[in-house]
This record gives sequence, structure tokens and C-alpha cells, in this order.
Amino acid sequence: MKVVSNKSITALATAALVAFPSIASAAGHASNLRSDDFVGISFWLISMALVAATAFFFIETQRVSAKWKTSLTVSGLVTLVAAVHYFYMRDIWVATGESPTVFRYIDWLITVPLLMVEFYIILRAVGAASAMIFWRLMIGTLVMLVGGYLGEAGYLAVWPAFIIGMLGWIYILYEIFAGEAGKASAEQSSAAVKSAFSTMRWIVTIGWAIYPLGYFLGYLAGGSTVDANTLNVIYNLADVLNKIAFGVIIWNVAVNESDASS
Ligand SMILES: *C/C=C(C)/C=C/C=C(C)/C=C/C1=C(C)CCCC1(C)C
Repeated sequence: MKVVSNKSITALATAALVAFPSIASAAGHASNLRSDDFVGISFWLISMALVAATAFFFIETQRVSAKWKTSLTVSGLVTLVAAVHYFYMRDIWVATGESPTVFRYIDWLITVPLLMVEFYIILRAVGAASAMIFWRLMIGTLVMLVGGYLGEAGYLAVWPAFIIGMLGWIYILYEIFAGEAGKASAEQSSAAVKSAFSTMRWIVTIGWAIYPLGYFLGYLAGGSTVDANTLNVIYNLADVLNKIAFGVIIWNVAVNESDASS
């Protein structure tokens, strides 16, 4: 039986320290959560799920072989960063009923690059990655998020901003399907890595498509009225899939590969 090491205790303590002030501050507004505010309830549910996922990914780093530990650590960082932002977003939503756009995008600006790093790390764990893959995925991410933010924050009309964001995302898809990252994964022999890479790729296609859909329904479908309820509930559900489920897929491969090689 393995004993949980000092390192993971440190990681958990860090997570708790970071999360606690936010939990405490959120408690001040908790009584404002109405029983019919389903978007607010989704913010609460997801913030708790993100905390639990963070503890899980960090503890499970102890269970997998060395080359998979970084992947699980990154998964835990994604859910940790998102959990803290969800506390703030939840407060803003419950208190004002307005979209917490700035916090949403700060969260994405940190977590989306970390998710892109996962692709790179997975390929690197099997010795198939070049640094250019990493930089191209970063450029695509920045174009996508800056475009979206300009539109949602009102710096640019919502349609052109949407198109800029779509171009960034399409560039990412090109890289992971047909570009160097796609080829590197195809040439690589481990069946587990191949299947992980392909599942992750579909998450970036189908799972990430939910965000532009939310943007479309929130800003573009209703003429001049912004539908904040639809927008936020769609973004929230998308985060469960793209942050927690994404991490679980990586965890699954990491555990399978580690068990097979031990
Ligand atoms: C954890 C958060 C994630 C994975 C966020 C992903 C966000 C996107 C894929 C956003 C995409 C958008 C477009 C493709 C068009 C413009 C509007 C955005 C920013 C919502």
C-alpha cells in the first residue's frame, strides 16, 4: 500500500489555503441564492465539483508512474484555478444577476493554455513533441480568447469579435487534427496514448463547440437583448465537461499505462 507523501499533503494544503478565503467571502452572499435561480445553483454545484476534482487529481499523482505525474498535476491546476474563479463568479451572479465576464475570461486565459499544455505533455511523455506545437496552440488560444473578450466586454461589435474567436479555434483544430501535433500522435505506438489523444481532440472539437454556441445564443440570436441566463448556464456546463471530464480522461490513461508498465 502506498502512503500519501508529504508532497501531496503540501499540494492539498495549498489548495485549501487558496480556496478558503474565497469560500468564506462567498458565504456572505450565500443567503441571497434563490431556490429558483438555477444558473446561480449551477455556479454553486460546479464550484464544489471543481474543488473535489482538484483534490482527486492531486492525490492521484501518487498512484501513477513518473511520466504521468505532470499531466495529473496540470489537470489539478486547471480545476483549482477554475474553482477559485467560480467562487467569485458565483458571488457576482447571485448578487447582481449579471454575467461575470471579466472573471470568466481571466479564468479561461489561465486554464485554456494549461489544457493546451496537456496535449503537449502527453506527446512529450512518449517523446513525440516539438516546441513549435506548443507555441502554435498558444497562438490559437490567444486569438480565440482575445476575440471573444473584445466582443463580450463591448470593445468590438459582437459579430466581428465572434469571427476572430472562431478563427483562433479553427487554427487549434487544424493543428491537433492535421498539423504537427496530429501527425506526431498518429506516428506514435502506444495505443493508450493514441486513444487519449484522440478523445482529448474530440473534447476540443465537440466540448469546446459549446462555448461559441453559448456566445451565439447569448449575444447573436436575440437581436439586441443579451440572454445572460442561457449564456452562463451553457458556459458552466461546458466547463464541467472540458475541465473535469477532460482531466478524468487523462487520469484514466495515466492509471492504465502505469498499471501496465509496473
Ligand atoms: C475551461 C475553459 C475552456 C475550455 C474554455 C474554452 C473556451 C472557448 C473554446 C471559447 C470559444 C469562443 C469561440 C470559438 C468564438 C468566440 C467566442 C468564444 C471565446 C466563446
